[in-house]
Parts: sequence; structure tokens; C-alpha cells
Amino acid sequence: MVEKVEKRIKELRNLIDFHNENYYEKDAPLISDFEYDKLMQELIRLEEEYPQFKTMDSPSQRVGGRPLDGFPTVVHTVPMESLNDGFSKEDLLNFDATVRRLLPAGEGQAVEYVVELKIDGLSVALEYENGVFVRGSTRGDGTVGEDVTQNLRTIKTIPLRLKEDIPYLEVRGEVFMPISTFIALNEEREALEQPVFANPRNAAAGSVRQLDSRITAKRGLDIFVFNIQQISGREIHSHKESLDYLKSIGFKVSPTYKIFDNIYDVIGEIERIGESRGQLPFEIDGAVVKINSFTQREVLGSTAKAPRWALAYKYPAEQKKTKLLDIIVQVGRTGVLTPNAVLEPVRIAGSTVGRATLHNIDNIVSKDIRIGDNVIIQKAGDIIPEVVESVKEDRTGREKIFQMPRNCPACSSQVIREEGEAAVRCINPSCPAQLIRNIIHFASRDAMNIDGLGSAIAQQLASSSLVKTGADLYYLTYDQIVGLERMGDKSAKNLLAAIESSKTAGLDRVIYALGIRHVGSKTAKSLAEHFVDMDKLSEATFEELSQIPDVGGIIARSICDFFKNPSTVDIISKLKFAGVDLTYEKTVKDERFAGLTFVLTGTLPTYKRDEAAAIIESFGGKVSGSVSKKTSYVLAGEDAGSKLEKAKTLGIEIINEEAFNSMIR
Ligand code: 3BD
Repeated sequence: MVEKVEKRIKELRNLIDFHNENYYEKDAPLISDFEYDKLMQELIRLEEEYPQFKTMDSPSQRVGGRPLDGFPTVVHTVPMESLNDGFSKEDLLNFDATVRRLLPAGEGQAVEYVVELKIDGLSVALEYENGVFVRGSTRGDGTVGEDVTQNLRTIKTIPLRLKEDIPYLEVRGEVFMPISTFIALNEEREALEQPVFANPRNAAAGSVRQLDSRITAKRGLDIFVFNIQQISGREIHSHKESLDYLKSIGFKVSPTYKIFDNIYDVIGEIERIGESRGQLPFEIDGAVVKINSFTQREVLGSTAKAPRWALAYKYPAEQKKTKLLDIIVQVGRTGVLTPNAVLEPVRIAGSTVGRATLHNIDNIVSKDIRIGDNVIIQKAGDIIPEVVESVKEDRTGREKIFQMPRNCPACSSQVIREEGEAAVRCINPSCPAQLIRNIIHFASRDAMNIDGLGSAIAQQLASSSLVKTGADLYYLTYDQIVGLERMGDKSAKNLLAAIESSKTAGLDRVIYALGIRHVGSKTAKSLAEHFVDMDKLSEATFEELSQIPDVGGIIARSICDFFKNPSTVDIISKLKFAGVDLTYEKTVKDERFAGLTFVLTGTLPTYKRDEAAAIIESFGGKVSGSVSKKTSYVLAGEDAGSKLEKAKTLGIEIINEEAFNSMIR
């Protein structure tokens, strides 16, 4: 049972990594955001239920931000906590019940809630010494963020000097871009042919993380502060008191916050906010409910993740009605034909939407969506908009029923639909729509890593029919490629050299480069480690494949199908004949850190955080975000904060980079 869970967790991580690659690096998602979300939710749930399988490198860990390289890091001595989410009235009632259960009976049961808007921006910390703004930082992962002081100084609503010379104050707030500013910025960017921002939050985040603060200054950012992180020289007893105080010394605080003494009125307020959210000059992604009294907050405390005394209520995805003008069909890298809605553009959840996904033909048929229909579209945050339903009452009778094309829109060859699958696919291995992407993928950094083979060259190679599969790259001659557009003598020679040297990339990269459905670079590596040579892999049975730790049924089936395809056989023999290394050199694993857990804190003289973590993990060790009795070593650099203190109190061995270097030598 537990082994099954572990296996499913590994499979989910591989699937999510695979889909991330397609979405972010190739810009060619193979599944809908809904399906992606389902995978991620399942992974998060399993990792929560079985924390023994949690790892630092799980894709679930990416949900929070990470510090960039460009800014110095800041350790948040008071952690920038996260918020628990609620999505329904029931979640709010449960929150109230838990709060009342945990607070002492009797007088303690008088609970006051503050309800405020949840601004959709990015969370920052601002520090003041003797009333002077000295440092501003992003949240990062909550413990380590980036120092963006210069950029935050440019925000006019951040006071550089407070109206009171309080010895020390750290506040937390949300930086955001007003909607009108966001629209103007995007219009300007469009005119300059620069890429537009998807929503005000991305625009705000992009502006705060500018390395050139002169750019930040022009972006019209604003801020609301909502929490006192640390204060000395004054006692504050409640949230309302802190907001009033912050306001009095010059901050903009969360507007329209209100106090209630029961959860039903809280629910009423949240509903009111939900109804009027469209009228606000900035975007919100919910409302936050917080216990007012600091004494009660202390009793309730925090879990590892978030305080028990607050809840972020998230409104359901925003919906709008618009007209479905047309349905166009696109072919993805793996040949799946996806129907996309062409819409009369509407503004929804902070961006203008002219396209939405219809997922697949079953969805269109079962919802009876016709071209010319008025449709309800839905968008939540960053998620790709989707068509939810058609409005049957609005029909005029002139709407047209859509049919999936019988032929691929890119190559005209007949499409197929597999048993039990919603997807319609083009299986022509030399379909140009897939070919360009196949070549780009084949040559990409994590695959064969062929320098100089980007999308422009891939397109030319595909359209000149010099290359029909990745394997054909190894048969290109100087004369063939020197004639391509923008390909001089030197770049032709460089490209050939890059192709030549990719021959020794190794089996794991070749497997990944083949573009087998569901096989990302991690799975490719497991396969290479297990089979050691391509022939063994190509002969592997479904059962044999399923034995591999990270391979579940879906992946095993996909690999079997792939190697059954006659064109695969052809590709592999071409690769072999060209001299591409189809074997894997097993490195004897050095597991000297097996069973040890490291915590990193502060800035190390030479390693970046990620680098140190990668070294530890490569030796079989684990990296954790917080110090506990189970921590083996704390690797501390300059400006180490609370983690170092905690390690000292727990008596955990603290090492510096020098000591670490001698351990890894
Ligand atoms: C807002 C936590 C607490 C102080 C923890 C209760 C999660 C983003 O308007 N209060 C607000 C807003 C955000 C907040 C708190 N009050 N935490 C709050 C917040 N009015 N947006 N957030 N945050 C801020 C976060 N950010 C990035 C990644 C993960 N979590």
C-alpha cells in the first residue's frame, strides 16, 4: 500500500515535470490546466498524508516563490507566513468552529473577526529604523527573500520617513498595480512590440524584480500594508489597533476593513465584497478573515504552514458571457488536435481574453457548444481561460455544429482517435506541425543539447525536408545547410560540430529527445539507468517497465506503444548507424550523505543556495527548510538568522562552507 503511494507520488512528479516542460519551455501544453491542477492537487494531498515522501525537489515545492540570483538575499527573522485557503461557506464555518474549539471556553469565546480585501499583488516586507525606511524585501519562500529596497523606494505610497520616530518597525504589505495603470502599460508595450503582461499581478511582480529601479519607478505601483511583523517601542493589542496605528504614521492600509463578532456576518461581508469586486480599481483574489485580538492569536498559534487565526477566502473563478466566433484546431507536438474557441474579446479576471480552450471534441458535443453561440467563459488567476457552457436561450437558429476535422490541419493526413481516449491525433511521424517541435525538442538543452539549433533553424530544416526526424540531423552535410537562410560558413560549421558532439550525450538524453509521450527528462534517466542500452529498452515488456520505481501504468503503456511504431525502429537504427551513443554509463553512486538532513541558512561565500542543495542531494542527503531535532547539519553563511539561533539551542552541529567543502572532497 505505502509502496503504491510512493510510486504514485513519483509518477505524479514525473508527469508534472513533463507537463511543465511542455508548458513553460516549449509553450505547447498537452493537457488542460484543469487536468494539470488535478495532478498537482493529488500530489500535494499525498505528500501531506505521507510526509515521509516529501522532498525539496518535488514540483509541489514550486508553488511558493524563490529568490532570484540578481538580488542579495534577505533572511526574514520573523517568517513571512502563508495563509490557509477556504473556498466555500462551509470552509468559513469550519474555520470558526476550529477557532472556538481551540480558544478557552467562557469569556474567551467572544471572538472578533476582521475582514479585509485580499489584494492580488506580491507580498513584501518593509523595515524602518528610527522612522526611516532602511530595507524592503520580497517574501521569497517566506524565510529568505530578495532585497529590493531600491525598487520599493520608487513607490510613492511607501513612506520613506514615518510620522513617528519609532525605534524599529517591520511591516508587511501587498504591492500591486492598479487596473488602469496595467491597461495603459500593456497598450504601450504592444505599441513597442514588447511582450504584454498577462495580468496586473505579473506586471507588479515583474516591476518589483527589475534590476533597474528606474523602470520600476515608471510602473505606477501602489501598496497596502496589512501586518506588523516586528515593533519595538510600542505595544499593540489587536489587528484593528495596528491598522489604525499604521495609517496614522503614514502607511496606506488595506481599505474597507470591517470588524464582526460572528461568522455569519463575516460570510455576509465576504459575499458583498464578491459582488462588488468588479468595481474596484485594483484586483483582488479573495478576502482575508483574521482574529482581531492578539491574545487570542497567541493562543491559536501557527502550524508549520500558516497561522491558525486567519483564513484566505478565494472566490470562485470569474465568469463572463461572450460570443463564440469560430473554433480553430491546432496540432500539438505529440499530434493531439485541440479545438480552441475564437471569442469576441472580453475582460475577465484581469486580462483581455480572445481565445479559450474547448479541451476536446467530447466536451464540445456533451455541452452542445455551437459556432455562433453565446458562451460562458471562465478564468481563475493564471489559468488558461476555458469555455464552461453555451447559453441555449440566446440561440437564433443560425449557430453551426462543429465537427472535428478528419484530416490534420497541418499535414492533411487522416487523424485517428484511440479507444477510450478523448483526444484526436495525427499520427503521421513527419507531420510538419509536430516535426518542427520534435526537432526543437530533440535539440533542446535537456535533450541532445545541440547549440545553435533553435526554432528558426528547425523551421527551415523541416520545410526544406532535409530533416524528417531528429535522427536525420546526423546525416546533414555542410553543403545542405550552408544554403539555409542566415546560415554562413561559420555557423554551418558550428552547427555541424554541435551535432557531432551531441552523439556522446548518452542514453538518458537520447530517450528524452525521442519525445515519448509522458517521458520527461527524469523518467528518461531512470529508464537509462535501468536498461543501460537502447535495444534492451526497446524490447522491454509492459510488466518489466512497470517494475521501475518511477514508472506507472500510463508511462509504461506509452513507452511500449512508442517502440512498437515502425518509424521508431527506423529512427533508432539511423541513430545507431550515425554513431550516436545509445548506452548509459552507470556511475557508482556516492551516497555519503545518505540519511543526513541539511539546513541552509545565510549567504555562503561561493555556493548559491541551489548549488549547495544540489551537491547535498547528489550525495544522497536531504535538504530541509527548517531546523528541527532531525537536522544533522546546519550549513551557515553570512547573515544567518533565526535558523542558526534555533540550531544553537537544539545543539545541532553548525558548519561553514570550508567544513562543508572538506566533507564533499
Ligand atoms: C492581501 C500570506 C497574514 C499576516 C499571514 C495573516 C500569503 C501573500 O491583501 N495577511 C492581506 C493580504 C495578504 C494578509 C497575512 N492580509 N498573509 C495576507 C497574507 N490583506 N493580499 N499573505 N501570501 C500574503 C503569499 N504570497 C506568496 C506566496 C505565498 N503566500
